[in-house]
Amino acid sequence: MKYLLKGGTVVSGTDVRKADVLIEDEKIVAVSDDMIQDDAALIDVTGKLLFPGFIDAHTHFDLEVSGTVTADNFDTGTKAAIAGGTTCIIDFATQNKGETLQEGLANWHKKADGRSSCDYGFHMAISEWTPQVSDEIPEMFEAGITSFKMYMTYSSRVRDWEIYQILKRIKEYGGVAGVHCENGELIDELIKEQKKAGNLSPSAHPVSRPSSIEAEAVNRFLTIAKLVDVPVIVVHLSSKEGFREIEQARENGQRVYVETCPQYLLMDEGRYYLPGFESAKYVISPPLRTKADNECLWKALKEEQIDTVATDHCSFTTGQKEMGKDDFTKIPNGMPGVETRAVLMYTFGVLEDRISLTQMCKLMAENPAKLYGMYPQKGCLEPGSDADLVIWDPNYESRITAKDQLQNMDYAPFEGLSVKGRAEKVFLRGVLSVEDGKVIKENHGKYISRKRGNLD
Ligand code: DUC
Ligand code: ZN
Ligand code: ZN
Repeated sequence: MKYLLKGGTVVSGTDVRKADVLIEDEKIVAVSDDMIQDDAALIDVTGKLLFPGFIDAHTHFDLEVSGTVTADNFDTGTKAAIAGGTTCIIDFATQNKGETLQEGLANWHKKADGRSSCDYGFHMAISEWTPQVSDEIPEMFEAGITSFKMYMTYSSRVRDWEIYQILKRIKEYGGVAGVHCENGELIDELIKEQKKAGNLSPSAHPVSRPSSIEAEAVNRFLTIAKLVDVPVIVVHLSSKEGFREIEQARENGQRVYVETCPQYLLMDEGRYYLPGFESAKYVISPPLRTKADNECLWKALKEEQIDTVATDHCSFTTGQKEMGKDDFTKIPNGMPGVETRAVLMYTFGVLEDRISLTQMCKLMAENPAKLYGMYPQKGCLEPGSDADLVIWDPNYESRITAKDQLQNMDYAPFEGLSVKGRAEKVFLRGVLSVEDGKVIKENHGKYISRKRGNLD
């Protein structure tokens, strides 16, 4: 099938220009002025912005957490993703304790294959480091997994020596690691204190995980990375204090990549003091911070000190959140976000002049594609690239509400918020998958075997 998208404005990581786009089968074949192509279906995109399909490099679909499973699986999660303009996600295939990496990977393929409506890749989350696991690393690269994840908190956390050994091993193959930076041992102590004082409500959650807990872990992680002499990624950065550690490491010549998420830009700790059990919706880790932290992260985005914006989509219904009604530590941590990332970044980033259109494109398409080894197959609108493309209506106005979303959720964290812009049409490898904001093609997503990344 051939399409000619005529009259639109093409956004890349470097410029915004009027151009027509010709798609044939799975690929973009030309981007240029005033094209005529009689055998192509013509789509008039006058007044629309054309973005490369957005990439969300941080989702958790079909993940077991605190004795329950995330509300979104690959079916609902990827439909929500593509409806919001995201044509590729990278989820975390997870090695549970006692499992091999291959078992973890096979498990994630079982969850995702054949039921994904956008393309998908996997990072490998390592929770136990043994000589056998070390031997499996080359097999991961052969399977298209070039990025790895570690947690410094939760029961799956790895110790400093493990991070050191894992980074050394990954470095041999040119891979990259992203780490959830929070000091798990100190969190356990602060939780004990909250419980002892009888503070069992969600308001105790941020108190048990202050910014210093993130900053210390960022510092320790970057100290380890410096010893190994390897670039690394700090995922879902939430705080000014954590950012200062990154600045310091960079001043000392270290290469550090940083990801943040819309919730850390647009929400603050006030959400932990809502009536009833409402605050449970916002129990995420790291927790929401202050307005000053929000502003620090926006400034860092504008100055291109933060490289990617992902979501950490990890959804639980209000019913699931009730598990922690009498004890905040039993509230499954996480919130949805995969469906609303682009509209939030457009409305509160671009339209409020906090970031430019080209920066939005970099943060949500070009940079994740480069960092995670998918560029130029994805992340840009260039001849030869996958025809993953978002036709963005910049004037569409709506209000975020749970009842309109495809995420398998009974609430929306940004309920009632007025937003502007919409993914009107979305192509996934040349197939029109979203029309008038509705998913019209399901299960067309395929596994993306990734190469080694490079964002320099
Ligand atoms: N944080 C969350 O809030 N949920 C899942 C994983 C994570 O790191
Ligand atoms: Zn995390
Ligand atoms: Zn996460």
